[in-house]
Amino acid sequence: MSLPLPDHVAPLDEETLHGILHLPKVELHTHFEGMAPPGFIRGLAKARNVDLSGIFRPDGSYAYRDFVHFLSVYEAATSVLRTPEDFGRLCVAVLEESAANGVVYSETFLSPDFCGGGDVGAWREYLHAIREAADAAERDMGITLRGIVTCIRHFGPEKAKAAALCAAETAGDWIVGFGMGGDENQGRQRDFAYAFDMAREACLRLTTHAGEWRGPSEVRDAVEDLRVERVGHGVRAVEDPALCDMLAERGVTLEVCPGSNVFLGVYDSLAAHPVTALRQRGVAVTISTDDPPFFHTTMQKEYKGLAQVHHWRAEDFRAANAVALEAAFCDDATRTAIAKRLEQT
Ligand code: MCF
Ligand code: ZN
Repeated sequence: MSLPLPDHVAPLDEETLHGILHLPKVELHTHFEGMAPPGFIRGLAKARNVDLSGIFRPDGSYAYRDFVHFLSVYEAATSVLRTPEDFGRLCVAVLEESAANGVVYSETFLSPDFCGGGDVGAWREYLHAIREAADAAERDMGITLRGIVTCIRHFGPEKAKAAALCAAETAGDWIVGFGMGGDENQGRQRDFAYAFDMAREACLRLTTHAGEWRGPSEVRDAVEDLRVERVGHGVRAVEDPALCDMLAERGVTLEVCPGSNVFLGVYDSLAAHPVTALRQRGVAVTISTDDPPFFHTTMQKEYKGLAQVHHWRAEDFRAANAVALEAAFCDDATRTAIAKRLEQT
């Protein structure tokens, strides 16, 4: 059964949908290994003689039962990415897919834990390979990528400090931010304040996953204890109107990933997702895919869902892209160049 259309919304015709799907897009929240096509990981597993059959369904897609199992399947898939060259090749594959979806600017989470085990020298080698691939993709495909070094919450604060050191040592025009992903049910945001302070002192911009599994207080902690300017997910802020006002006043931007939240079971359906309610409360909202093959999504599928189920129209998507570009961690010359790309349609 489809929802009744609000009075002021014109029905979605093919031409309007086509225009929406082909808008140039800014995406702020992706995890690098989480974008790996399952076939890419299967190929590496075969070459390295690693049995990863348990993490795939018969149809070839990633198999996991729930959020915690998703995290371990993610880590198992990542275990076959071993050399800087593997990461360089992965970079080409993921940017091809993003560019095919109309993404012109993308930020991705990179974890030194998976790229050299937190050692700064090794991390530099992985980063070099990823950057070379990204620079070539920018020339060939017209997509710009920037990296956010990310610590992993369930790996604990000590590993986070090593990740922050890698981030600080490589901060610049390409590594532009520091963040945290992982199991929100482990520990508190403030346990990671030392790592975030280190990153801030290195002039990195900050984001953290919060308010995905735990409620609004986690989002408040993220803003107050880690002083982040963006929040990954953050959707459960909708349960606290005063918090929404605070986010709106301070200009904290949410990296909302509707397909991820529905697929992992944070919400029962896209119709029940609060992305539109958050926008209506004045919170700065952007749209991303998170780990697209894991959630059977793409940027075009996210846009199609929001157009069909939340009745977003081209101006809503344009507004979300403008918000995303404003909140992007890149330098202003890059921002201006991307703004021109967004104006082209
Ligand atoms: O956003 C999703 C779900 N919520 C939390 N964390 C993650 C998500 N996708 C990946 N992650 C984590 C996960 O722990 O980020 C890490 C993974 O190991 C990679 S960061 C390059
Ligand atoms: Zn995420």
